[in-house]
Amino acid sequence: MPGPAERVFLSLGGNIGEPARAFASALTMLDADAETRVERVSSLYRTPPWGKTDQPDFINAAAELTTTRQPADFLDLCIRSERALKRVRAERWGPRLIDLDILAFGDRVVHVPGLDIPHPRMFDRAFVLVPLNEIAPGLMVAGIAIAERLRQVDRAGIERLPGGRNWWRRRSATSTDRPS
Ligand code: A4P
Ligand code: MG
Repeated sequence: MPGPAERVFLSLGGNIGEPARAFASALTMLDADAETRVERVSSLYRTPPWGKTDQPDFINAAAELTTTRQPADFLDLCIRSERALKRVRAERWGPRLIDLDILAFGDRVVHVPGLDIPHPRMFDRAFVLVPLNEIAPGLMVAGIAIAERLRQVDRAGIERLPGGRNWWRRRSATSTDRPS
């Protein structure tokens, strides 16, 4: 018997290939999971690279989902979705087609090998906070107000792309995407 559904926030990022198409496929795969539903997706944003700056601009977005999976099991679903899109893990903070980061999972605090929730670097990153604030402006994560943090970070160079929030329903690679 699955437990109650938890509200999960995801950050999506990528800067090689066609990230928006990869995001759409990943969201379609997550939504196809019997225990998971995509509830809300932000617009797409073009963002300057953070951390390692000598790489192409990123495309970023945020999504709200509900799931009855447990956090480690949900991470596993995310990783399988990334793999199905042929993401290869190379350099840390380096170029990638798609990266799915779990920002928050209900009110849970998780620190196990390979999984930290809330995501430890989310509060310093405008590329995470801008799309997250679009879909959940009143959100508090670990007692921290997202809208308030957003006022304190540098959002220079972040540009919202035209096309609204329904981009992901139109762009998925195939309508039968499933995590492998
Ligand atoms: N992991 C631990 N906690 C989590 C979590 N809450 N959500 C583990 C997801 N994964 C989590 O990830 C390494 C491992 O982190 C996963 O296997 C999982 O077990 P990775 O995606 O292979 O490594 P990474 O992404 O290179 O490292 P990291 O530290 O996750 O990088 P970030 O933080 O994702 O940063 N600039 C812009 N503008 N936009 C971006 O999206 N992204 C990065 C990558 C750098 N600069 C960027 C962007
Ligand atoms: Mg990551």
